[in-house]
Amino acid sequence: MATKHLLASGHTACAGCGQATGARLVVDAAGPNTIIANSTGCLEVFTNIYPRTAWEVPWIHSLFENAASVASGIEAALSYLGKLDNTRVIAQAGDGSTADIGFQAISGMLERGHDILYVCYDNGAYMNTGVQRSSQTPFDASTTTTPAGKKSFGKKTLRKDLPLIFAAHGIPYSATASVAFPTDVQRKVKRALDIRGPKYLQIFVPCPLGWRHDPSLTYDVARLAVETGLFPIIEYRDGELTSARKISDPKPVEEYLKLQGRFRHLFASPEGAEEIKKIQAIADDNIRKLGLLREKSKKEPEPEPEPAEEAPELKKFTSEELAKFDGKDGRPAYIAYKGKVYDVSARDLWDGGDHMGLHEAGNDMTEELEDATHGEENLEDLPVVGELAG
Ligand SMILES: Cc1ncc(C[n+]2csc(CCOP(=O)(O)OP(=O)(O)O)c2C)c(N)n1
Ligand code: SF4
Repeated sequence: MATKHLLASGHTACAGCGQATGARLVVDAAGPNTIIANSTGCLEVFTNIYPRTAWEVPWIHSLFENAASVASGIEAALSYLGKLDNTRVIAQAGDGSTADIGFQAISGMLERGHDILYVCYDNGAYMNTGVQRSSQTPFDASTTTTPAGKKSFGKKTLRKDLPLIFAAHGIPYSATASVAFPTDVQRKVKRALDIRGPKYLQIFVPCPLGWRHDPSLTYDVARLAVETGLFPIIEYRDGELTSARKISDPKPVEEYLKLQGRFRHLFASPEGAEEIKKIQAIADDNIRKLGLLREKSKKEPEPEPEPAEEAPELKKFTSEELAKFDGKDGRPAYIAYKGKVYDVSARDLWDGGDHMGLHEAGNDMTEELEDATHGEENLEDLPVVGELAG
């Protein structure tokens, strides 16, 4: 039977909308005992075409500027009624609402210490009203209010560092995530909701309409934003940076920019090429100041395999034996999937024994891969070195 999602299908988001995927990941991870206050914006509009709604949890409309205030009232009422232990409150909005119009309401909510998770779906502009720039629009992106032309390369200013600004309120949890890494999004939602007090999560959600990219490339665009260093995946706990997704081999920013029409003008002139260098400098600066670069591990050569007998039987690994092949300190990296043990040591993506800071070698990954958007096909050409016992 298909899984029942708490954001049902049948809504009216554009094809490839990253926000639709992000919101479904969030509410599914939060579970049915959740109340959501939603600022107006694309998410509100495409999930509620009167008289229908796609939400399978209690959900309330709020103005563009006050989802955090509405959520604060809900949380205060639940607290008064003694129901806060069983119910989670989420306030959610786009980046225009979060970074600009609703900014002071969020700051107040955080300062008052409400037990609320605030989720910002960051598509880098006011998409619902026709792609106007927000303070989260990236440098040099062309929008309807920062159009690129003879005298301009698009938006002239940098993005506000919202996760840091909100972390500076002294809240217990402030983090970023991306729809390119759905398991990480859901893990962070659950982690945040397990913490009492105010939490902030900013999710990177490409918008094919506003960014002018092929709707089938949403996942690739989101992934490249992380792999270039332009959108760091980080966590602050109690104001301290506690984790950052490492990048083994940062991609040049051109790979990310060239997929999107909002940056097309940068590829049309020598002056545009100079602008791309400035965007590369933004990515490099993120990588440096947040320590995103994964240090190359010095791998020792693998021990020579035993000469093969005629028809070698696959070695049986117990979980304890598998755990020794963790890819660290020059040891080979093995993972188990559906009973087979694969050697992933030769894959750059498993450098140092973990994959993108998400999956650790030496483990059975069957469950983790089941809910990933990709995975099984990546194992096809890997050497099978044994079977998982039991
Ligand atoms: C005070 C106020 N100003 C403007 C609007 C019109 N308005 C509604 S949604 C929206 C843009 C929403 O942008 P964002 O929060 O980034 O969400 P997105 O649509 O991009 O997901 C605007 C300008 C409004 N509803 N209220
Ligand atoms: S305009 Fe962008 S954010 Fe809005 S529904 Fe379409 S793809 Fe999603």
